[in-house]
Amino acid sequence: SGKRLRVLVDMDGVIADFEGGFLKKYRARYPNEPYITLEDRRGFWVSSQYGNLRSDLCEKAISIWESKDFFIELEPLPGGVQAVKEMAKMENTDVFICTSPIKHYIHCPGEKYAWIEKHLGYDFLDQIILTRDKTVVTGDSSVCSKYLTVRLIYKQPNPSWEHILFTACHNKHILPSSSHRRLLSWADDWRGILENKRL
Ligand code: T3P
Repeated sequence: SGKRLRVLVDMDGVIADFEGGFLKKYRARYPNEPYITLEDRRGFWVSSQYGNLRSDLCEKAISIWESKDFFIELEPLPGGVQAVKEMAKMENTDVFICTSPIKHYIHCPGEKYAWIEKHLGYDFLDQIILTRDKTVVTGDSSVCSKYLTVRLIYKQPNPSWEHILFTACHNKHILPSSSHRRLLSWADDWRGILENKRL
């Protein structure tokens, strides 16, 4: 019963801990430089907030995620891998990992594939969508940690799918809005959201 669902799940900030991995490696590499705790993170772009703190820190922040092994060594966010595996086993449900590679492409795209293989298994490599513009990809719902941006630039006047904001350190202070539901964590009711979309 109900329709077939296509769910797009973001990688960084949703199933892979970009923020935690960044802070750990930044502090290890630049132990004498100031840093921003996860509690004090605001705005999606890490480099912007570091640049505002002191202009040269923007470049130092970027050097962290441009380094080899940054993306493959990101820890899974609690419950994310399990939730995606369960979601993929649900009837009439297609799950895709929709993620943007950084333009410094030497390590990132391959490491994103390796991360998916390591945590979700070889067969999940069929489910990866790498794109710098997620608006060209459509699903019935999308779980993303980047506030609104993706949804707002849709070319269709009435997109048939819903963007669900996954709570991250940098977006948890943004007031909830009736038009954008949140998933507080993977312990939250993602099943309910999916079942509701299927009706
Ligand atoms: P994803 O599309 O899975 O969310 O920008 C390339 C990827 O790195 C993209 O992954 C988002 C993530 N990213 C952040 O989460 N914060 C940042 O500050 C930067 C530069 C990238």
